[in-house]
Amino acid sequence: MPEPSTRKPIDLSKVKPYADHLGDGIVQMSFTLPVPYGLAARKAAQELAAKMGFEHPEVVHYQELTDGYTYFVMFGEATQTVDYSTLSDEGFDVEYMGEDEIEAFANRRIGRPIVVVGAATGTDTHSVGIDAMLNLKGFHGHHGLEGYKAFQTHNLGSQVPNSVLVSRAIDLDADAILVSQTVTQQNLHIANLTELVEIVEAEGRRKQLILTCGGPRVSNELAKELGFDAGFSKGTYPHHVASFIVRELAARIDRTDG
Ligand code: B12
Repeated sequence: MPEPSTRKPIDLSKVKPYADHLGDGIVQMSFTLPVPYGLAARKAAQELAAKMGFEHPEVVHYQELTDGYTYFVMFGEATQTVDYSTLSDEGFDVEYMGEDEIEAFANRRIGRPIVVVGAATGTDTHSVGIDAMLNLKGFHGHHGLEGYKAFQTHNLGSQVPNSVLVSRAIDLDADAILVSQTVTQQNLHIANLTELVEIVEAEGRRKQLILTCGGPRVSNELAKELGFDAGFSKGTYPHHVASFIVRELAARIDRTDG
């Protein structure tokens, strides 16, 4: 890594991948082809990478995965660039607050426990994400909503049918639902998240319930597209979703009062 003073200035209007030196465009990629291991397989991978637009594609490793399938690790030079200077951070207009600020805000603006119900729904067994948000132990030293005075939390666990999550939320007169989705194979998460919104709507509860979802391949954009109020991805801490929920609930209360 060069000293800061000797670093070349970066043209943020034409950003491309960096490996050995700035602007070399080098990308490492891996994939599997459903072809038997051998030289023809290697040629196929190289040709495919060239068709994907990579210059000087190079197979650095390949091996038989199982009969009739070959796994590749390749390098190639990306020729495209992006104009980073026109992009803004994905996220919310919501300003994140720390735990104490959230408690004070909720106390002042809501004045009662905020009831939240969460689960990893459908067939998804990954519970670590929802536990990180809701359980006291939280994530990376930030405890979950269970540790806040402002929240009354109900974590239903994993592999919970959407219908069960929604009916529990209705029984508890919940303010917010938190759903976690990790498995994205065959877009399972899209179908599952869509089903949840449909059930909430069919129950006539969409206006009362704040709907949030999260997972490694969930983005705020995707969540909104599917009918949620917000979506959270990798790197989320409990105070992020807590900030969103308290602010959104306060805004809804203001709208009803006004
Ligand atoms: C641990 C693990 C398991 C454990 C889960 C244990 C448990 N109790 O959760 C076990 C062994 C059971 C498991 C099983 C399977 N797994 Co698994 N698993 C993992 C692993 C190693 C870690 C996941 C994890 O815990 N991450 C840590 C948490 C904290 O991160 P997170 O979930 O992203 O959560 C953060 C954010 O996304 C966000 N967030 C998440 N949810 C929510 C919700 C809300 C409301 C909010 C606000 C935020 C939020 O906040 C969190 C903190 O920042 C990953 C690989 C990896 N290294 O990521 C594979 C992985 C997720 N598993 C995978 C697969 C395929 C499976 C199986 C299908 C395998 C199989 N064929 O049986 C099964 C699942 C079966 C099923 N029916 O679901 C794939 C998923 C591929 C895909 N994209 O679909 C992965 C990526 C592995 C891989 N590379 O193939 N798995």
